[in-house]
Amino acid sequence: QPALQPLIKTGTSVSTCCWRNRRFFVQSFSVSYRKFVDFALEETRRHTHLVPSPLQEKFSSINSKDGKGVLHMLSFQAAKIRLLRSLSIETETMQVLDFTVFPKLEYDVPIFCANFFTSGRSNIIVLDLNPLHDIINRQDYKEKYFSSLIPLGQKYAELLPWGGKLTSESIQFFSPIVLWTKFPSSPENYDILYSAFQDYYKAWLELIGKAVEETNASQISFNREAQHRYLTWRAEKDPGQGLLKKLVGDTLAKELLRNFLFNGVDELGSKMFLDYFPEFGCEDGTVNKLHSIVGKSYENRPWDARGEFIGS
Ligand code: BLA
Repeated sequence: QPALQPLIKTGTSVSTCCWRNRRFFVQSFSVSYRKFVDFALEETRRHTHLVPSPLQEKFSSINSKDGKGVLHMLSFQAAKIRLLRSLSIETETMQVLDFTVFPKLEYDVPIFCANFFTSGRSNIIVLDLNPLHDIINRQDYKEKYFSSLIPLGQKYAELLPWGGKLTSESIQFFSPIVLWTKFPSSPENYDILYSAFQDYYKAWLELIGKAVEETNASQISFNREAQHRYLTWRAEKDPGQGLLKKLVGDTLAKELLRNFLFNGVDELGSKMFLDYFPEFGCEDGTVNKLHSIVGKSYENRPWDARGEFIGS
């Protein structure tokens, strides 16, 4: 078994199985996203003083209903950070990281967003600095935060190619440097993902570090509504919902979504989902359960190498 040692060191487990009386080595690449969270917390603490969020007491860890998995939650706040929160899920067959950082409303800095879903050999990845304001029509906002980051995005867009069609509505929440990708599990791919996560997080910390506090009340309320709209979308339509419900049941999943993951959805504004997204309205006034009204699109990356939007 000469290859065992190095494989184990890179976080890979190797087991054997029998098939028609022959023994095979089966590699199952099980990733743990713990080091991603450790990195982010350590790096944040180099810039600011993190204080545990009041949410931490209520949300720390939950066992899945079948007792085979565990959900870990962490939450903090800081001088410029309304909420830094992390949900990681580890079961026998699946690893999930949902790590998001929301700036305080005095800052129009993008929302840091890492969503990694790993199930066996496949991975669904979104890593982005989600723009708070309209990136497609507001050139000034795009220039303020993204012009300097286009080369970074370009580097990783080559290493982690576009994942194909996605829910069309999601594009409005993504930036020109979004990494939307799917890849087969391998130590090499996780190394690239870890390095993208580190670089994107360092870039975000620099943006928030340099950000100047807004004092104009109408600008702050503009930021508040933009954050509320974002939270409203994700609390209602996040693709992870179905799985979350399966793992912990409907009631707890809803509680996690509204009070932990997308905390602020019930506090930062009084508008409802249909006020922001009226196209989802059904005749009887309820919200259409579909993930998307438009359907899936954007087969290819809808931004060019200079970060110009080329989708429709
Ligand atoms: C799939 N997650 C996806 C997809 C996207 C995202 C784009 C592909 C399917 C689609 O096009 O909708 C992520 N979408 C986002 C993000 C935003 C958005 C980050 O609009 C931000 C605005 N994902 C999680 C958690 C779980 C999870 C916590 O964050 C599970 C508990 C799972 N994501 C998950 C699963 C899929 C998925 C299972 C595949 C299912 C599907 O394609 O609908």
